[in-house]
Amino acid sequence: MSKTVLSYPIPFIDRVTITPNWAKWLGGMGHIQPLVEAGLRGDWGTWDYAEHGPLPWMEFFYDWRFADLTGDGQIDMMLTNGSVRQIAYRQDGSVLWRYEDPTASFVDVRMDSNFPILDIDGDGVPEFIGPRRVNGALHLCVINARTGELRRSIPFPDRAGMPEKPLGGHLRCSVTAINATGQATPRDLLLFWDYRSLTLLDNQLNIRWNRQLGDMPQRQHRVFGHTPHAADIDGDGCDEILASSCLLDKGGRVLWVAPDHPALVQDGHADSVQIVRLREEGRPNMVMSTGAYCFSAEGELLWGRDELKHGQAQRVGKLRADLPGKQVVLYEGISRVIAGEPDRVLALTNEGELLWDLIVTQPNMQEGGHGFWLGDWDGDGLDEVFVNDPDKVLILNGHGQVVDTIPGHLVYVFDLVGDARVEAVIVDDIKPGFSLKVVTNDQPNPNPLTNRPIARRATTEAMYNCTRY
Ligand SMILES: [Ca+2]
Ligand SMILES: [Ca+2]
Ligand SMILES: [Ca+2]
Ligand SMILES: [Ca+2]
Repeated sequence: MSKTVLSYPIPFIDRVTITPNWAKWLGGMGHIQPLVEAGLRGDWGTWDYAEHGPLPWMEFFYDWRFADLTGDGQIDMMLTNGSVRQIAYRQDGSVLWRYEDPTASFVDVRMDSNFPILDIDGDGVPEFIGPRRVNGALHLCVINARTGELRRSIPFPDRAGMPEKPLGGHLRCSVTAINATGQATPRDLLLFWDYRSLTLLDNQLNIRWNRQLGDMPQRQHRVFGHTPHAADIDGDGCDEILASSCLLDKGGRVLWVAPDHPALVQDGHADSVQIVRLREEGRPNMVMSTGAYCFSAEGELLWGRDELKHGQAQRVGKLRADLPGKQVVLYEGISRVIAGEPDRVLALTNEGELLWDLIVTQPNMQEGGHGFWLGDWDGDGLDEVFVNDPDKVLILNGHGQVVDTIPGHLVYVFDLVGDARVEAVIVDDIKPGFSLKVVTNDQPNPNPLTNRPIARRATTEAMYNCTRY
């Protein structure tokens, strides 16, 4: 059983610029005929909720960041809508500051792009690293996350070369805070355009390097996917960067590119990747959602499942006390590539053995893999699996059994309030008047290791680098 502990009313986005390619793509899904016709003529259109009604994938228009904005040891929340709108809420739901730019557009940068909030310069005040228009041009900005004040900005890196009439997805960007310089805390910023380019910046927004997709060693599969993951793979104190199937060092040199394993060739790319320790000893592994492939730190394929069609997301956690190390959980979003085929959640041991395999139904509201997380819901020290069903969130134990459900639609899972059990971040819908809610387990927690309320919290990497992609 669950109860809502925090609730934030979210202003509904009701008008969005639609590129011709996106309008055509909507046509393929059987939606919004006037926009589709505009797209076929090559015209830009405007989706207007009052006129056109709901649009598929409206979750594209929002993202949310959790961070201690005020410095009181409680985790606050920011609604980030690209360059269009940024609203910072105190934990109690009152507005701390609000920024809106009526001249900004969906096609500046997609409104669900990921931008971190953390203290990037060590002065004790968190920064929001995000997009705004400055003198009419899109800039990457360092913004005081406590006040909304602009501290520093540069023209948005690598924006100029974006396709003139992009498909919606190609406007999505992410900024990840990483440690490329061996600092005590991350001070560097990795900016990524889906499927296109990587740029590393320091905390003063000086560009250190930029790498283009075309520079990568050629493979049959496309070498880029969604948000990259950075962690120290060789133990020198500086992060390496795993961007889809490419591993780069802190200087932007390509260390490795995954060979053309069958699932990579079939699916064409790797959407979700992670540098992560599956065993207690030794170096971390590289895990990717495509083919559930697991590589050693040196790039040797250790295991995988060539038959998978579209690994949308992978997560790693401790699901089972009776198994060594950590387990890998995969969202196989096969319905995205083969209409009518059922999506699945697969749990694997750290040797790649299948533990269980569960059919799930992708909600209409959101691409299924995106609301898919692990976390300790019941306080027993083991992770549960959270995954969206069409009208609720399923919580599965380490044996793949449903142990609880939550109403609404899952966005993120973090430990935000109360004791050390995680909370689920959900939206109750996406329509005028909808809310983002933090939902907690209302059952007693008998485990003394996790049941003490945490008085003071800090923004964690899970919060500032979270991504649905
Ligand atoms: Ca700061
Ligand atoms: Ca390293
Ligand atoms: Ca648990
Ligand atoms: Ca908690």
